[in-house]
Formats: sequence, C-alpha cells, structure tokens
Amino acid sequence: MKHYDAMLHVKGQSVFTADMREPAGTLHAAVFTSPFAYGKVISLDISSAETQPGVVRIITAEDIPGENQIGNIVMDEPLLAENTVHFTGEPVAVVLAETRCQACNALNFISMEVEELEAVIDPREAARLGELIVPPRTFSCGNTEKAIRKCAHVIRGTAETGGQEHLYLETQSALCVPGEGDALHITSSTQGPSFVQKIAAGVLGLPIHLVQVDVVRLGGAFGGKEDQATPWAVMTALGAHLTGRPVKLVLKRHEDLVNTGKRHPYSSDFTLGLDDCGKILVWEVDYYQNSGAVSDLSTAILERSLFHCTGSYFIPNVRATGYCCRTNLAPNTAFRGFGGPQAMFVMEAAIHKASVETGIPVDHIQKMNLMKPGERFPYGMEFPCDEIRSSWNLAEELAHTEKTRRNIRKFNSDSRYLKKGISMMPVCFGISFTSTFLNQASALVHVYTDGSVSISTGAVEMGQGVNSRIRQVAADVFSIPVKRTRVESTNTTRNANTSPTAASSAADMNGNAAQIACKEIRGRLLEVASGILDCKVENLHLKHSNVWNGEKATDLSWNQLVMKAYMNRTDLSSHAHYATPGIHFDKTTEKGRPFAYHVSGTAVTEVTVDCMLGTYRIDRVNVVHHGGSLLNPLLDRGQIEGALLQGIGWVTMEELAWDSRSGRLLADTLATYKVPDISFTPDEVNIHFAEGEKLVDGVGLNGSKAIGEPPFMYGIGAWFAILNAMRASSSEASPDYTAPMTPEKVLMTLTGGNSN
Ligand code: LUZ
Ligand code: MOS
Repeated sequence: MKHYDAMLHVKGQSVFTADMREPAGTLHAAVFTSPFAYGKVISLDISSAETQPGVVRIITAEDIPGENQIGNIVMDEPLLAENTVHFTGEPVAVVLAETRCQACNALNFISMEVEELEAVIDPREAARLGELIVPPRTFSCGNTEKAIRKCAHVIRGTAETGGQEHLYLETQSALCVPGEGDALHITSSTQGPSFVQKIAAGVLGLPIHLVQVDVVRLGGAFGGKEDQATPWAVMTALGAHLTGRPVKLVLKRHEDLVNTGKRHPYSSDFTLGLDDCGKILVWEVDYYQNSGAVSDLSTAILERSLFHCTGSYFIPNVRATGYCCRTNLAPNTAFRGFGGPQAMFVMEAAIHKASVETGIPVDHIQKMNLMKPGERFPYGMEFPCDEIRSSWNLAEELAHTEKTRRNIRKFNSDSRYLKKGISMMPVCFGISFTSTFLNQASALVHVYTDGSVSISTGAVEMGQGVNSRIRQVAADVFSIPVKRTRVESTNTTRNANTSPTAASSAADMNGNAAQIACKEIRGRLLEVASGILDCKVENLHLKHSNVWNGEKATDLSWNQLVMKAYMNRTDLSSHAHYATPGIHFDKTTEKGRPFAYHVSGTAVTEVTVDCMLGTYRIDRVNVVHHGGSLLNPLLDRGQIEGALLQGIGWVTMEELAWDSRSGRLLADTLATYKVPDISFTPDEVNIHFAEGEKLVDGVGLNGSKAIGEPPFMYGIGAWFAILNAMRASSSEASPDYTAPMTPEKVLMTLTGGNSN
C-alpha cells in the first residue's frame, strides 16, 4: 500500500495552492506588518505606496465591510491592526498589485508612526502584570496538601521548554476568485477550511454560503495551518471582494517565519512528592504558557497540557494550574502534540530531579509509577489497558537495556571525551479534540455509472496520507481495487461545518464517515443484486469486484451491478456523518471521558556526546508503539519516523530566540534556525508495532489507532539521554531542565560557562 501522492510528488505534478493556474487579471498581495512589538499607532501613511507602479489598491482596517475579527475561541484578534500593534509582524495593510514584485516593492513606501510601549516577551513577567488571556485553570484530584506531609521526598524545581517553528515546506498561501454576485471561491493552504470560510464571511459581512473554500493538499502543516492559515486566506477574500479581481497571496519564507506563531514556550514550576521507595504520591505543577499577543488556540493548548500533566504515570494527588500569558510575540499556536509535549517534559524533568536527589535510578522511578489498567487520570477517565507498561517492558527487551547500560558504563569509563547516554521515554496521548463538539466529520460518496468511486470528506491531505487511508477503507467496503477510488479536494460546499484536520483524529473520523456512506450505498446495491439474481440479500456480498452468493462468485460484476442499479433509478450517492461515540467532558468539574482512547508506547534513546565540542549524535532509538491493528504500516512508520525526529529537533537544536527588548525574532532565517537534517537522523531507528487494546467498533479506524501526534513525544527522550551522557562526564553537570539542549548549552554546562 503506497502513499498515492508519492508518484505525483516525485514527478513534480502535485498541485499546491501557489501552483494553481492564476485566472487572467489576478492581483498579487503583499502584507505590510508592524515593525514594532507593541505600541499605539499615531499615523499610517499609504499615499506614496499607492502611487507605486502596478499598485491597484491598499487595504487597511477601515476598508473591512464586516467585523475586523478573526478570533476563533476568544474574540481578541483583528485581521488588520487598528489603533494598537501587539507584535512584530502583525498585519496592518494589504497591498494589491499587478505582480508580486510590484506589491512587495510598494511595502517599502508605507510608513507608520507608533508611540512605542514596553513590550513583554516573558510569560512570567506577563503573569505578574496580570496579562492573562483567560483566568487560570486548574485540574486536580486527591488532596495534595495532605498527601505532601506523608512524602519521604519532596522535590521542587522549574522546567522550561522553547518554542518551535513548524517549517512546513509550503509557506502560507491562498488564492481567491470572485464569482457571481458576492460569491467567492478561496483556495487555501489550511487545515481548517470551515474556519477559513466562517471567518472570511464574518470579515466581509456575508452569509457563510457565499464563501466556498477548497483545499487540494498542503505541503506540510504540523498544526501551523490549523488557525494561522486563516488571516492570509481572508486577506485574499477581502481583496477579491473589494476589487472584483482574483487575489493571490503566498508568503515568502522569511515573512512566514516572522509573521506566524510557533509552538508555545512554557516555563513551569513543579513539586513532586514521593515515598521512600520512589512511588509518586503528589504532583503539583504551574504552567506559564507564552501565548503571544492574541489567544489563537492557546486556551485549548493549555487545556491539553492539563490533560497530560501526569504524562504516562499514575499519581493519586494532583493539582495542575495553567496560565495563558499574553506577551508581545506573534500568537503561538497549534503544533503536533498541542501542549502535551510541554507538559510531559516537565513531568520527566521532575522525575529526573527526584532521581538526582534520592539516588533512585530514574528508570526505576519511571517504571514503578507507570499507569496500570483501571487507574484513573486526574480528569477522571479510566485507563483501560496495559499498553504503557507492556510497551516499556518490550522496549527494555528489544533494546537490551540492561546489557546496553553495562556497555555504556564500560565505554564511558574507557573514553575521556566521548560519553554515551541512554533514556527511557514512555508516552501516553489522548485521542480526540478536547473540545468535544469538534469530534465530528462527514463524507460524501458517489459511485459513477462506470463503477469508479469519488469520495469527499472534511479531511485535509497534508502529506500524512489521510487520503490513502480513506481510499483503502472505501475500496474495502466495495471490494474493488484502490485505484478505482478517488479522494476529491476538501471543499466546504461538499462537506460543511467540518473540524480542522488536527488532533490526530482526521483519519479516524473522516474514515469512519466515508465507511458509513460506502456501506449505505453497498446496501442499496446488494438489494438490487438480490432482485437481479433472485436470491436472498443476506447471502450476497461483494468480493474481488464481483457479487458473491455465499462462497460462490455470481455472474454479476461490480461494473454490471452499478450500471443495472443506475438503470433501476437507484441512488448511487450517499452522505454520512460521524460523531466519536462515548466522549464527554464537564468543564465545571474538569472531569469526564474526553478521549475516545489513548495511544501509548515507549522509546529508548541512546546518544554519544563529544564533551570537548558539545556536539552529539543520536546513535539509536528503539520504539515500541501500540498502534492497534494497523491499517497502513508504511504510512504509520513514516509518521513515527517524522514525528520522532521532529520531537528530537525540538529538545536539541531548534532554538528560537527573540530580542528581549524589541520582541523581534532573531532566528528568522534557516541559517540561524537549525532543524534536524538527514545527517543528524539517528543511525538506527527500530520501530516495533505491538498489538494491545482492542477498540470497540466505530472507534479508531477499522481497529487502527491515530498516529499523527503521539510519536512526537518519543523525541523528548533525546534530551534526557544527552543529559545522562553529560553526567557521565561530570556528575556536577547541572541539570537546569531547560530545552532545547543545544550543542552550545552542552558545552557551556560542561565547562561551567554561561550559555548566554
Ligand atoms: N486542536 C484542537 C488540536 O482544536 N483541539 C485539540 O484538542 C487538539 N489536539 C491536538 C491537536 N490539535
Ligand atoms: Mo494539530 S497540533 O493541528 O493536530
């Protein structure tokens, strides 16, 4: 089973938004953004830019016919800044010109006077100033105050994780073509076509049905196009609405890096209480989330941090509080894991610190506290299976951890500058949008008279292969070759009110919707077959592109059946809706069953650190992953490899830095923002899929589990493996639990220097 886009990709035939053939008369947009992190706008002068060659129109906030509002959860985000600018890179004006060069050139002639205000970029500072987007939120269970008194060890500390640039290959892009009357057709590189549709309608003051949004595929997204594709698409809609001409906007890489939000940096305080054997009794944590200048998805991301505050461990007494801190950075946003990785890093840091302070080996503390079947998460949901412990045990076996540790000790005692390290990273990630209402999807299936099949769903193909999975499911229901099916572009006119392709749930939900629709058509077709063959419908089924009666193939082929059904005036189309069953959550008590299920696994990471240079190599990662009964092992493997490396990048070399005064992003080119490349890829990545929990019918997709996000968190193990190696060089290597662990930081820590 191949990823069906692979052939188009290697031939360069895949169409991305920027590749779309532009209709005659298309205008090109460029966006003037704030050069200031925070300030009152005194004046904005566009007059000289308007006279530049090719410029047709310049749009500012006052031209917006509807509401200047693109917020999705909290309504605090203007499309174009009005009286105040809140971050460097905030859109202020949109230039429309005949060519892209002319539009970009005109940006240089716009001038804005701003009375600068003091920018805040540190989340704790923002919290001190009372700059919270929403009131703090707390999840709790048991009684931490009482239980802490019984603890033999109380470990306190702080942990920090940095942001992360999505670095999707395709930058944010959109093309809007005006239609009849006020109708608009937007092609957008978005994960959430219905969001773009709704928000474009609101900004233009139009009913939603006048705006059609279409998505063919994205060149990667990773969460960066869940909310943040919207403004650019809406700008093209605004331009097309105001000029009556098509408008195209494709961000340059530098613009994309500077103007769009990242993974949220977190700064956290923790208290971990253990008994004298290392059993964890108490977990208290405060997350200071650097939300950026407006809310975007920050509140939902913080919520997921709270859900994952205990990582893969059972802890009876918990109090976790999160603060969405408003700062003068570009609004931080969804990124694979969605607040989960940030929370899990804090948990692992606390366990590591407990090991340092108590002398109990870190893997002993981890192992003895892993979640067991029947135990409950702080939010009340029961963990039904034993996949965390079983993946851990199997990972120890496959990586020969005992022998490997011996070898590492031997190596380290013989080697002066090169030191090896190892870590275990258990992962348990909840599957479903934490906002219950988003857990719905729809599909529209047509069977044409030649027997070919067309499927439309709300899922967006972004390289992850969701279309391949959906085609597999449809081909399976009809028992026809996959090549007889096609997944259409994601389009708001065919599938309405859809959730974004996010939360690892798109294949599960849209695949189930497609399956329901296909089964509906199959039922009708078998009724027709029973009339033709004069036999009971219960005995008939489809197999190998043919109708079968019990164990025997009949003379009726798939193609003939479809044609006969059509001549009989049978409906060969179906629309279906899927809503994830059995989930609910009560935000007043913060208890419920928010997830359809959990995905669990364990990674064992081995590294070598050059303690003279501070550089490191990831030697080997062994992963045991519980993926259910795999629908497409090749795609699953690809998702795990990609997520693992992306996770390793986050905790090792990917370092975002902002100028602390101006709030300007310093790592704003690929020369200064480093991501893992092929030569940094671990020498050996072994992925072992393990079967485990059997999902009930209609949960997961044909027994397979979601794959998109959970493996990202295996990468966190790299940070702890590097620390482990550093401590072999110097047991004084002070673990300050700050990610990323860049080579500079390794070197400075080992030489006692200051990494700043
Ligand atoms: N997006 C969202 C997500 O809106 N809600 C979620 O719970 C979520 N989880 C993971 C990734 N994206
Ligand atoms: Mo996401 S972080 O868009 O699933």
